[in-house]
Amino acid sequence: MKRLISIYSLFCLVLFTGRAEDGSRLWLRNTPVTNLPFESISYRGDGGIAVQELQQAWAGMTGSRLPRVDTPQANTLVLKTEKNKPLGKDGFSIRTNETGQTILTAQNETAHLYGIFHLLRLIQTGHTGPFNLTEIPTYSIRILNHWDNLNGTIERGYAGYSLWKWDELPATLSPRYEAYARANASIGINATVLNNVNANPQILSTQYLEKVKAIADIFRPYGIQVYLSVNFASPTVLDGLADADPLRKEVRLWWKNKAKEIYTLIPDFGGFLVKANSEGQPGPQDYGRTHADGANMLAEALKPYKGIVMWRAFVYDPKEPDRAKQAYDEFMPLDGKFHDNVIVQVKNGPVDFQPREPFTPLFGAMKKTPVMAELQITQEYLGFSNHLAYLGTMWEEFLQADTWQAGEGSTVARVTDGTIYPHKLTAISGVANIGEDTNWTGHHFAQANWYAFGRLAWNHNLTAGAIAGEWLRQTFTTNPEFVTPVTELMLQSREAVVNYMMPLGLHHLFAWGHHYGPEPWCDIPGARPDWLPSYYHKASSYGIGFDRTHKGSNAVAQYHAPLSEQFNGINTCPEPYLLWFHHAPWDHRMKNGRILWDELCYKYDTGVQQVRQFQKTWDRMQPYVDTERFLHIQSRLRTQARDAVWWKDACLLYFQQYSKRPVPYDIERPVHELEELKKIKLDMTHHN
Ligand code: BDP
Repeated sequence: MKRLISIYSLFCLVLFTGRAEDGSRLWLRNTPVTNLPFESISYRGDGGIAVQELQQAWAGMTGSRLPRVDTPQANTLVLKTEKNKPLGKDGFSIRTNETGQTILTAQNETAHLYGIFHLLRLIQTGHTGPFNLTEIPTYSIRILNHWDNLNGTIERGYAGYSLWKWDELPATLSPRYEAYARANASIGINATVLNNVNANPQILSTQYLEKVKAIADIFRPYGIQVYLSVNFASPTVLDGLADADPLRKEVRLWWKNKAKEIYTLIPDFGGFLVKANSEGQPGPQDYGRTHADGANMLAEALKPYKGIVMWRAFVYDPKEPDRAKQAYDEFMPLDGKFHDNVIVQVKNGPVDFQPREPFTPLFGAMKKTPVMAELQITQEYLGFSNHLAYLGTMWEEFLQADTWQAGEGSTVARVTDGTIYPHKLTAISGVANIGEDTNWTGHHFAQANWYAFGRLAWNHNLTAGAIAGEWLRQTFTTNPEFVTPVTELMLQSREAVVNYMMPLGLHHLFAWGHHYGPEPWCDIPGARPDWLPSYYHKASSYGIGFDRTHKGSNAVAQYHAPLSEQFNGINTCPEPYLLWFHHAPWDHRMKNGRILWDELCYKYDTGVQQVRQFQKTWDRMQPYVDTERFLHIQSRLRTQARDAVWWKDACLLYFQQYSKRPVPYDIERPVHELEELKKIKLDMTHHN
C-alpha cells in the first residue's frame, strides 16, 4: 500500500511539473484525485462527445481510461438517454442508486455533456458522492457577445487580439476554437456572437459566412450555437440597395435571401444581434421607422429557420437631458409590438457598465416583450485586465435586485427567466473578456468572471461566494488555507474598485481617451456633453451628484413604487446610489453621522486600503500557488494599488476645489499634485 502511494505521488509530481501553469487550461486542469466515485462506465452507441470529454479528463486525473462495461456493476457510471420532459433540452439528473451505480440521465448528447462536466466539477472540488441532484438551466440561451472586429482587434478587449483568425479561415482551424467550445460547454454556455456589435457589414458576405460556418462546425458538438452581429445598413453596403428601410419590399427580400444563404451553410444558426440607432450605427429610425419595425423585419427573415433577433436597447441621445432615461423612454411604448422571436437586450445599468449602477428600469417594466440582460465580463470600466475585480458579486446584486413589477420579490432574475410573465424566449448575455493571450483573459483572475457568467447563466440562484470557491478549487488548489482567504479577497474586490473609483453612486468619471483612469475635470470644447464626466458628477460649491428625483430629471419615476419613492428621498435612498439619484450638499449627513465630503474621502481611502490588504493576502499565498501565476498576479496587484491611489488623489483633489474642506486628518494624504495628474495621457491604442 505504501508503495502504491509513493508511486502515485511520483505520478502526480510528473504530472504537475510536466505542465506549465500558464493559465491556458483555465478551470479544466483535471488534477490527480485519489478518491473517485466510479470505476467503470456504461453507455449505448459511441457515447459521443460526453464520453470523449470524460475520458480526456479521466486521463488527466488518473493517468488511465475509465473502462467500459456492457453490464453495469456497482461503481459504474451509467449514461442514460431517455425522454424526460421535466429535464428539458439541457437538463440532467445524477443519482447514485442502491447498488452504488451513478445514473446520469438526460435527453440528448449535449445535456449528457453538461452532466459530465458537472460531475467532473464535483470531483475536482472534492465531492465523491453519493449523488442525488437535478440541474435545469435558468435561461434557455446563455450567450457570450464578442466585440471582435474582422481585422483581429477587439473593442474593449484586454487580452490580446481576437481568437478568430479571419484571414486564415476557413482553410486553417486554430486548435483554440475547440478549446474555447469545451471551456464554454463546461459551464453551460450554449451560444456565442462572434463579432462586434459595431458590426462590419462584411460579416454577411458569402466569403465571411463560409468562415463562420467553419467555426460553427467546430462548436456544434459542444452545443454552442453561433450568432452574428449585423449592421442594419448591410443591404446598401453589400448589394447596393438604395436604402435599408425596413418597410420596403426589396429590403425585406434582401434579408430573407440572406437568411436562406446563412441557413444553407449553418442549419442551426442562432440569429442576429443588433445595435441600431446607437452611437452612430444605422437603424430603422434613419427612415422614420421604429425599433420594432426594424427588429420585426429581421425576425420575419429568420422565422422559417427558428432563428431569433436580439435587439439592443443601448440608446442615448445628446439632446436628452438625462441619458439614464432614454432606453425606457424609447422602448416602453413598443411593448407588445415585437414579433415573438425578438428579445430586447438591455445592459444591467441605465448608463453603461459602470462599477456600480442601479438596475435599468426596463427590467420589470415591459410585460409583453421578453427582455434579457447584457452583462459586461470584460472590465471596460473596472480596471481592464490589470485590476482584480471579481464580478460575481456585482451580477448577484443585479440579479437579486427587486423590480417590484408584480409586487415584492420580482427580482431581475425572476423577470428575465420567465417566472413573472411567461415568455418563450429567455436569455442572458455577457460581453466576453477573451482574447488570444495564453491565459485567455489577461489577468488570471479575470477567468473567474467568464466562469461566473456561465455559472450564473445556468443557475442565477448560485451565490457569488459559492462560485468563487468552486472556481478557485479547480483553478488553483482545494487547500482551505488558500481557498478561504482568497474567496474573501474576491468577494471584496468589486466593492474595492467602487470605493477607489466611484463610490456613493458617482459614475462615469473616466478619461476621455480610455475608460481606465480618472478625469473628472475632463472638458473638451464642443464635445457631446453626455460623454463628459461633469455631465454625471455635476460638482459645484453646493454639492455633487445627478439630480434624478422628481425635482430633477425624474428618472426615479421609471421605477415601480415603492422603489421610486425610496430613491427619490435623499434620506431613504440607499447610500451606494446616493449621488446617482441626488445632487447632495457637501455637508449632507450620512447614516453613520459623517458629512458627505468626509464620507467620500473615507470611501476612496477604504478602496486604497482594501487593495493594500489584497496584496498582503496574496503574498501569503505563495506556498500554495505555482511561481508563474503567483508572480503574475502579484505584479498586477502592484499596478492596481498604484492605480487606486491615482484614482483617490485625482478625485479627491479635484472635488476638494468645490467642497473646500480638508481631507479628514486620520487618512492617508494625497501623494500627487492635481496638475501633474491632469497631464497624464495614457497611450491606449492597444486597448481600445
Ligand atoms: C460602450 C463601449 C463601446 C460599445 C458600446 C456598446 O464603450 O465600445 O460599443 O458600449 O455597448 O460601453 O454598444
